[in-house]
Amino acid sequence: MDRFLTTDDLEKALRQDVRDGLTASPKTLPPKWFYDERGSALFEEITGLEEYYPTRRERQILRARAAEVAAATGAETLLELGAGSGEKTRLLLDALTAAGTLRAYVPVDVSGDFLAAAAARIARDYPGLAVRSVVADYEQHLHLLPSGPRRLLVFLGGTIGNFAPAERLSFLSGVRATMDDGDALLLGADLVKDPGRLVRAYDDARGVTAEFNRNVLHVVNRRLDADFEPGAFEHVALWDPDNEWIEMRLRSSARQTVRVRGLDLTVEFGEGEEMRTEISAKFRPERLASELAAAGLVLDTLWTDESGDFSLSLARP
Ligand code: AVJ
Repeated sequence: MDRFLTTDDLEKALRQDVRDGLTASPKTLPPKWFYDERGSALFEEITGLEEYYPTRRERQILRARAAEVAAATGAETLLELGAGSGEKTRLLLDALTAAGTLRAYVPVDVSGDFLAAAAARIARDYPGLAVRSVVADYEQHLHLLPSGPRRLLVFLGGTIGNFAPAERLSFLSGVRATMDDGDALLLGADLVKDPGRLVRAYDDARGVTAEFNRNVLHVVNRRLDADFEPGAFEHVALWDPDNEWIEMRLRSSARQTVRVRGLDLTVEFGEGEEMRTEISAKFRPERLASELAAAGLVLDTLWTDESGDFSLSLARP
């Protein structure tokens, strides 16, 4: 395992993000801190919810198109940014193995524990495949990732939607900068659709997404010795039609004071005050093409599922 990011770096980043976010107006906390063990389990649960279509749709596209991706790329290395739980990855690994080109799998994630377990399962099930996991932040360490001919970089799940437009451009440009001729990028992105369906996907009837959203407060409590009362914050999910993104917020149900001892910071929340915890941008195919082009990437093929809910784009330098 290669480590470009230490737990110390992560701790520093968390402190910086929480200090910046809680002293900003309006307040924010970035979505990257949702995913401790409980947050990851809650997200897994979200992916199985009736209302949350993206995971299922992306899997459908991969099932239908993995062989085409394999044929179009002839990839020798599969490099997965933000390595997921592995099931969707396996569809690609199976297709690339069947095509006979694949030699190495490189899962990249900020969490080493998570990576080690996922990599061990893949290594066991794909004998002959070199599995080399990398602990890295894909906003900082792209240039350090293993090189080699015919790499397929994949960024699935629609996580690109968590970036604001300017961050998206710098992320995609960073990806482009690490790519050589013969490399390709496979990008999963959720598509603009009926706002009612979008909001339900982020505000499910059982309240799993609400718990997931509030989990960031548990994370800050534990890691920075804060005293947020997660129950005193309501989950809000709304569609922003101008930016075409879903925004998740936590709304303080009363006036309250929160102490973040680890940062020696005291924060006041007004009754009804809302703090943004996530944006999840939704795309139109033309905008994906133009954003890829702005980053120096050429859209080769954009596939959607049968209902046109979600997209997978194959792009090249
Ligand atoms: C993991 C970032 C793709 O934006 O849909 C799910 C996270 N947030 N429900 C998304 C999420 C609320 C998810 N991504």
